[in-house]
Amino acid sequence: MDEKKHYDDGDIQVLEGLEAVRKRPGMYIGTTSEKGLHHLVWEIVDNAIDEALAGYCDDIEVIIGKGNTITVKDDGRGMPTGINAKTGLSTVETIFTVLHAGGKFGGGGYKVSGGLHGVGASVVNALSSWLEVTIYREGKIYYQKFQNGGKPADELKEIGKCEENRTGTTVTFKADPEIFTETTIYNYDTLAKRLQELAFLNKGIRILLRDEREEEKKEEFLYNGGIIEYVKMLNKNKTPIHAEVIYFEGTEDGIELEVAMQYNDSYNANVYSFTNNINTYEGGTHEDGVKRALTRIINNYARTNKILKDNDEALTGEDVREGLTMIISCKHPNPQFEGQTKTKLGNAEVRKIADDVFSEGFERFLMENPNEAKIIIDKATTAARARLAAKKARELTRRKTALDSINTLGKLADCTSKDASISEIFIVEGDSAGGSAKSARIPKTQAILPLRGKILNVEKARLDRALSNEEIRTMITAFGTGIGDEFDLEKLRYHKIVIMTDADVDGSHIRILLLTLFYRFFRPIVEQGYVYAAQPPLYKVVYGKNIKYVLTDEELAEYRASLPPNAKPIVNRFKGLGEMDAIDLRETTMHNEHRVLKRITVEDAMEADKVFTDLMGEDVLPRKEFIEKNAVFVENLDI
Ligand code: 0RA
Repeated sequence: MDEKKHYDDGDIQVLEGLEAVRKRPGMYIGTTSEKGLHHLVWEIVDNAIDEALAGYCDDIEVIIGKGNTITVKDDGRGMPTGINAKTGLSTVETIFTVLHAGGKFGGGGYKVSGGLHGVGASVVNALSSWLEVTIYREGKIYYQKFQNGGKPADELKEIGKCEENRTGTTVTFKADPEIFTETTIYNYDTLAKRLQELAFLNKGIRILLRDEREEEKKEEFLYNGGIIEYVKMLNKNKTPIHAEVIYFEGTEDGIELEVAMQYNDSYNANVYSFTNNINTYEGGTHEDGVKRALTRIINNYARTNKILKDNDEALTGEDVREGLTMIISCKHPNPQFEGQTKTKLGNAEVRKIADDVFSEGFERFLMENPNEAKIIIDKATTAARARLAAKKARELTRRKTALDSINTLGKLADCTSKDASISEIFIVEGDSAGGSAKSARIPKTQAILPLRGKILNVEKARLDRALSNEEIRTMITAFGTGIGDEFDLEKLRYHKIVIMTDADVDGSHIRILLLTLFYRFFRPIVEQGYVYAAQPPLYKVVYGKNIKYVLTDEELAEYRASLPPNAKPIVNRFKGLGEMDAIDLRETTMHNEHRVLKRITVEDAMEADKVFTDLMGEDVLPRKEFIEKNAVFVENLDI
């Protein structure tokens, strides 16, 4: 066929459609940042996953090519190569050039994947410098290329023969740098993480990721156990309290539900839900149904077996989820996504289906596994007792007189200002440093709280035990915010909370314990940027009339080099804050004209949580590795 064929009226409409995508890419893929760039990959991978879920493909390869091209290869049936009656174009060309054409050519079966936007292959084509598709079907190889934002270079053509039984589709594209102006470089870890997740969520599909850019890198993801293996991985650095991952599945009215769960000995719940492979961060009816059933069934079991007495209060949802790692995966032919970020499943019918599937399975599990049942019920009842104890302890820290009492006991040297925006509290390690700090401070705006005993490692403790630690109670009282459900940022009495510890290993250990505490129990304080680390100097250098304080050995060497060759400055190394006199401390670390405070920020709460878990959790190895890299960590936190 000649070129003209591609420019009749229908084609002009097609080209206008793709042009609209290029004009407003954000409308189709959300953003043209790095996130949007990766979105292109998900669109193409989702098509292959759909083919796998339809039962025709079990092998998918994703290749990052040398020039940051992406190739997605599958061994499915191969895209249909005939002519589409509606468009008069080949089905392949239709899929890649007509907006929203993808689903209509699906040939039956529902699509369970599809990105959040689910915009299809034509959008990827429109936003690519070029895109090639190769199809293997019925012993033939077909090929078509598009360029300059989705324009067909030629029509779909047979370009050769292949083995009769070879089938599949291969798509390669290069994101257009004129659209993705921030970056066109793919992040291996981003791709690996999502492809692994897809492999967990779709058992039996092999997904290979290969990076051909510099050093060859590749990973294969294949999980015949699906979300059971996902739960195992999530619990890998934890201590499960029962051996097997518990798993249920069921299908009602074409809606499929799978749940995998295992309790560990920690106090946190990790419940993740998905619908059609999309992480429903905001939860929804599938998650509600399962959670509701879990709470009800554990309560029923505990009452029936007299573990809960008649006048005991019911176990709450939080009680029964303590230490629970759970994946809920729903596959729905027509999901309705709601919520702020469209990551909440809204379909009302799913609540009952999820409840049914889970409760039938879980009830039977408890009956058939009395040992596991006992372990799980014990965990929940212990959590309930801790909750009640914590409530009492919280009441103690909330009493009006509590603040007066820590003041008079001499624990806290409070500032006189009542204006939080100018008030600062220095948390200081040890009494002797506390003494220097008290003399060095500006009493109007600076409060000093010396820590005496050991600070509890809160990663290993529930709220009730944290609250039984006197140092922690004192801090909570001083901050004024309360804790847990009663936390109120408005009541914070200082807008700068400054951790002032020695510049040695012990000092950084205490700093990390404090950060963990703040992160777990006072997260908004960290998020709002109210937490700082002081930076005490390591040396005082006296040279004639000049006094200079330096923070590091490098800085000292630099300073020495700047002096005349025969100069002999007096160098005094501070062994700790306790050794500094009040003037040194004021001049270098506390007075706001000279000090350098580093602000602690938490960029990505979930990432940080993992960092703290690896550092502070039960496992010794990650903690060791972490403490070795400790200096780096503090840098990364952007203190
Ligand atoms: C619809 C029908 C058929 C295959 C596909 C879609 C298909 C699409 C994609 C996209 C990426 N890989 C794919 N593999 C298959 C085939 C219908 C038939 O053979 O009768």
